[in-house]
Amino acid sequence: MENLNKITNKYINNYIKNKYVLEFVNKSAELCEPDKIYFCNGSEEEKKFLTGEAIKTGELIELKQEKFPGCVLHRTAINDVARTEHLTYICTTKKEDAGPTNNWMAPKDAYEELGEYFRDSMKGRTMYVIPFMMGVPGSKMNKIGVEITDSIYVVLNMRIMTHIGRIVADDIIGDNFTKGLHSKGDISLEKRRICHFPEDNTIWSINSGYGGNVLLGKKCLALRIASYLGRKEGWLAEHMLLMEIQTPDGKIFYVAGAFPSSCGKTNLSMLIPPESLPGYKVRVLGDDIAWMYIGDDGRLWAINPEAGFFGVVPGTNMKTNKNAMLTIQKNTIFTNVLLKEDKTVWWEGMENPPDKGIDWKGDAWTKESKEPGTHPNSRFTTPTSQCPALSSEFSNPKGVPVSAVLFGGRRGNVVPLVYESFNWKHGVFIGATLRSETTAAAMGLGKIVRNDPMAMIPFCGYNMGDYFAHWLDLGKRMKFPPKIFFVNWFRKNREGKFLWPGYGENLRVIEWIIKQCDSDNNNKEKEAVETPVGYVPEIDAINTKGIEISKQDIKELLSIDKNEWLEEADEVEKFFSKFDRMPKELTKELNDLRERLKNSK
Ligand code: OXD
Ligand code: MN
Repeated sequence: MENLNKITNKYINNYIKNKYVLEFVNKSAELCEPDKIYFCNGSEEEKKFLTGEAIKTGELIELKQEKFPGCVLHRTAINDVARTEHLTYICTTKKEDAGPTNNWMAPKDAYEELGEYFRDSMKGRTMYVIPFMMGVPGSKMNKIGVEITDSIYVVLNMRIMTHIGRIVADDIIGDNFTKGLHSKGDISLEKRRICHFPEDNTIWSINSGYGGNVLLGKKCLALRIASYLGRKEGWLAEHMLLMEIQTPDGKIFYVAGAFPSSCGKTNLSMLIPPESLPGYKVRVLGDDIAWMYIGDDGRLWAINPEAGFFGVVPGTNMKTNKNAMLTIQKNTIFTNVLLKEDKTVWWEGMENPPDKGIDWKGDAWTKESKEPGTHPNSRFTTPTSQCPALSSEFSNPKGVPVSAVLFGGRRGNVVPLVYESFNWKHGVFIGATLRSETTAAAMGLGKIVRNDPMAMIPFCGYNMGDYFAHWLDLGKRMKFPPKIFFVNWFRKNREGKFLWPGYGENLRVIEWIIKQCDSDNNNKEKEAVETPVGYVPEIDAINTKGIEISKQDIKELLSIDKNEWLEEADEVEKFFSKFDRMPKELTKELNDLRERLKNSK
């Protein structure tokens, strides 16, 4: 353990006594050769100290503190602005355990290749050790990790996104923690790798500084590793928002929703009810990840394992997401936005564009510039606790019971505004057949419609055929499963204009959804029409009071075109054919859908 003499904090032995953690740190230091090792304790003084260090080196830029207290700006390298899915691997002993939708490397090969990239990568740098916990303090769902990194940006983001430091370190039992190793390395794209070793509870990430690749608690642990553990342990780790809706008569419903990256999960979870829907209250529990388990009462319960929001910035303003705007006024890290002359920030879609500033690449920008000042995948990292619309249940270790699960995609055509599955099995099918237009959250995908089952294609840590079987199995074990719906806010008319106003008005669709879940509602059947794809709202069942939308547009939004859907079924079949382990129930669902379509008018 001779590398441990590089540890700079004196009080270290008081709080890290775990020999497995020390071994992990020692081995990582042997490989990466940092000058110093620093154990994070999560304190305010530490935050001040590290922020100061990063400001000195230019890694962070301090914003105008009178206006944005505790806020800083960070610019990533220009080749490092989003998750790199083609460089992300699941490293299981058997290739088929990673499945056809994941990149795979044999663990031995991955350790060898990445070991070379990590070698001496921290020379001249400090290695930071971050003990962190994903979950809600006191919850039986919680998972502990230790991330080792050479980036202060990572430490400061992790202290917002997770619970870090001493309090967590004291909870580590034996070697029961995820070992995460990250180095910025030289940020080279060719040698960038994000590798997951679910069998070893280990994550290695090298040559990136972008949040989704390097905040190892988030996508890597809370989704990829957690989904693998969830299958073993009988629960689900999902790419889902979690929201609370209080109806005018005081009933509370919890809704979980899976949407691909950059499809508006943050906006939906913080939605502000329109004035023309009086009496509703919407509160947020999470905007990106939900861990769900079957409670003793036979219902599905969910927690948000994150402590912060890592949200997409462009398009956020006081109209589209006032709650987010209020949340990010303090203690926020902005990444890749425009810096104004007064040391405040601006982004495309925000009110009051400045005449000039410094763009996300660090170059001079004026409002005449052709290039946007902000990267389309620029982000804010901000504490969930600062959100004015936070649900009081956010910190309930038990979580909340889920009444409805939504799947949603970005589809200009084919898919109606909303439809409900016939039952859990059919619901799993509509989740498994989610297809969506790609966005800027992942690099190098172009603009295509891709299959993104349960919005988990980039995040499922094992064979997705097994994942579908796991979903089906959970349904069998649940006495009172939530209802499953599909929503699409993005349908366009022939002129290419969005048919649905979106944002706060989406509550009108949620209202229909929760009415379909409400056991006291005797009108359910009258408010829904059976179609070959599922139940859609009856034409008058979506409340449009207060918005200008014609009956014709509503009709179009809810319409199902038989031929388009038969083509959709062909696409699904192509996708399903990739899987050796596709559960028979889902191929049967596909056949049944085709039959229903063929028999329809
Ligand atoms: C995210 C993503 O950052 O999905 O949440 O990319
Ligand atoms: Mn996400």
